[in-house]
Amino acid sequence: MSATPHASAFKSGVVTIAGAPNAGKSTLLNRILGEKVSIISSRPQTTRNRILGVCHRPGAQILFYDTPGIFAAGDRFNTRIVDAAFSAFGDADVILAVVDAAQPDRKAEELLAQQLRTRKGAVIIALNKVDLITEKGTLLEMIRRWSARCPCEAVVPISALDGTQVETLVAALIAALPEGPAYFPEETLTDATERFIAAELIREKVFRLTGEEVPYATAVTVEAFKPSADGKRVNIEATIHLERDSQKGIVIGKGGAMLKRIGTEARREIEQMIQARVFLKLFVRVQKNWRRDAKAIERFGY
Ligand SMILES: Nc1nc2c(ncn2[C@@H]2O[C@H](COP(=O)(O)OP(=O)(O)OP(=O)(O)O)[C@@H](O)[C@H]2O)c(=O)[nH]1
Ligand SMILES: [Mg+2]
Repeated sequence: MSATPHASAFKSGVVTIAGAPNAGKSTLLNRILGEKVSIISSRPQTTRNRILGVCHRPGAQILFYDTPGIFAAGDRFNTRIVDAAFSAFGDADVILAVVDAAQPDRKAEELLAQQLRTRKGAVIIALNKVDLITEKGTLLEMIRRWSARCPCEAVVPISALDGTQVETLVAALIAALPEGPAYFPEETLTDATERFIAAELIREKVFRLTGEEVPYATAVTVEAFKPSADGKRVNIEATIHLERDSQKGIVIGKGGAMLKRIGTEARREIEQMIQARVFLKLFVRVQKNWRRDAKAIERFGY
């Protein structure tokens, strides 16, 4: 029997997940963690804050930051959101660039590549949504294109949705991390509070169930989050903030049907998260053009 020459040291560090809006960054984080800490929708610009996800693997701990998608922001609100993504670049040991390989967007790719080229640290590129690609040649071409575009440790084709090659990607990330301690105990998944995630889950339902400009004009705050007197459930009060009366009408819906659906779907997921019964009371409020108001932007958590 031969002894292992070097017991491999524990590895840890920060991996910032970056990419264009809708590339599948949040889906990937949730897939790696096996839990939902970041909300997902088919609309671009779903994620608005940087969100920590702690990934535990034998011999390693990865601190992931999910970030808002990077795009050319025009106004005050969106500049603030994109800045939240860029601010997470500086702290990273590794940048994990997620690209939608099924719908390549050359402009978004170039914006991202520019950022990656100025980085000194390690870069790993995940070509996501390969479950949608039937032409193998397309994928090979993309791998070549990205390898040529910026220096990186690896280009890994994955599907965040069905899990294809996700553990291969995690192994590549661990290989690129420095030696270091476990920063969080085994049971910690995120530093986001249940209150914050509850607000996000409500916002996710608005993103998924309403259309046009409504999702983008939506912010959610939680005013109360406390166990009922008999301890049998958690009472939550939250407000959906919108910019115009017409949007309020859409979110409430005919006879209150839309608001009821948003509330029911959000409540189910919050119950799953906190493993308790929830009574969710939703309010809808209009704050005219809040996205142009620095104070409101701040108050809503951005
Ligand atoms: N088919 C397929 N769809 C995916 C995959 N990964 C993500 N999606 C879908 O892509 C859409 C966007 O996913 P998100 O995870 O919200 O994307 P994101 O990059 O976090 O987007 P922003 O937060 O807006 O920047 C959702 O409809 C996901 O279900 C994948 O591997 N395959
Ligand atoms: Mg996201």
